[in-house]
Amino acid sequence: MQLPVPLTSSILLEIKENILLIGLNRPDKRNAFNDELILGLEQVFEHIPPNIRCAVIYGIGKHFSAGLDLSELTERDAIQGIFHSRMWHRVLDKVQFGPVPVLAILHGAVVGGGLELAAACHIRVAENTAFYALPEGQRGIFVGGGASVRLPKLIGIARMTDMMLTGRVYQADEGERIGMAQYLVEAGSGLEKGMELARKIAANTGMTNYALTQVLPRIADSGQQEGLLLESLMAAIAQSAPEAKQRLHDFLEGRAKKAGE
Ligand code: 1HE
Repeated sequence: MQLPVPLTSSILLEIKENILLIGLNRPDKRNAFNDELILGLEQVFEHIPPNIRCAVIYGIGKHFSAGLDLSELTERDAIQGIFHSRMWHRVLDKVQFGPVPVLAILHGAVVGGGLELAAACHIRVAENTAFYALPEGQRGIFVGGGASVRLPKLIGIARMTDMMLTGRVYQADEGERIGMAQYLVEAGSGLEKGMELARKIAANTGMTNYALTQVLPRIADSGQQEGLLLESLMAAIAQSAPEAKQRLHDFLEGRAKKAGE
C-alpha cells in the first residue's frame, strides 16, 4: 500500500493493516501548528489511498498540540488573518468530511488549534494526561480554526464561553464527562485503544462509514423536516446495498454477532 505523498518532516505517516496513522511531529514546539504543519495535514487528507478505511491522528512527544504557532501570528494584518483562518477551515473540513472516519488520540495539551483539530475528528480517545484549554481568550485573540462551530456541539456554548472568558482548563476526566472525548484511557494506551476502535470502523461497510461521517453531521445541521427526509433517503440507500443485504442474511442465519457481543 502506497503512503500518501512526500511530506514535511512535521508529519509522520505509517500504515497498519488498512489504517493510516498520522503523527504530528513537532515535539520541540509542542506540535504547534505553523503553516507547514497545517498544510501538510491537508496534503495527507487529499491523498488518502483508496484502500485506507480509517485514520488515526496523534501527537509525538509530551503533548497532542499547543495549537497555533504563535510566532507566525504577529506578522499578519486583518485581511491576512481572515485568509489564514479560512485556510484552517478548509483543511479541517477535509479532515471532517474526508474519505475515512478519523480518530484523535489526545494526551497532554489539547489547546487552541489542537482542540479545533480534535473537534474536527469523528472520535476522540483521551489519555488521562490530556487537558483542554482555549488560551485565545487570554492572548487577546479569537478562535479561527472552526472551534466556535464545532466545539459547542461537543460541550455546549456556555462551557466554551467560560473557557475563553476565564481561561478555564478541563482535565482529562472532567473533559470526558462533558463531551470533549468519548473514551478515557490510561497514559500510554491511547494508540492501542485507537487501533482497537479503528479496526472495528474499518470492518463496517463503506456506506455505513459514509453515512456517519458525511450525512449525519449534515442532518444535525439542518431543520427537522429536511433532516428527517435526508435520514429516510440515507436509510433506503444503505439498506439496498448488496453488502447490507448480506450482513442482514448473516444475522438471520445466526452467522453474525449479536448487539452487545
Ligand atoms: C510554542 C507554542 C505555540 C509552545 N506557538 N511556540 N496556544 C497557546 O497559547 C499555548 C501555548 N503553549 C503553552 O501553553 C505550553 O507550551 C504548553 C502547555 C502547550 C506546553 O508546556 P511545556 O512546558 O511542555 O512547553 P514550553 O516550555 O512552554 O514550550 C516548549 C517550546 O515550544 C518553547 O519554545 P523554545 O524555543 O523556547 O523551546 C515554546 O515557545 C514553544 N511553543 N507552544 C509557538 N503555540 C486556527 S487559530 C488557533 C488559535 C490558537 O491556537 S491560539 C492558542 C495558542
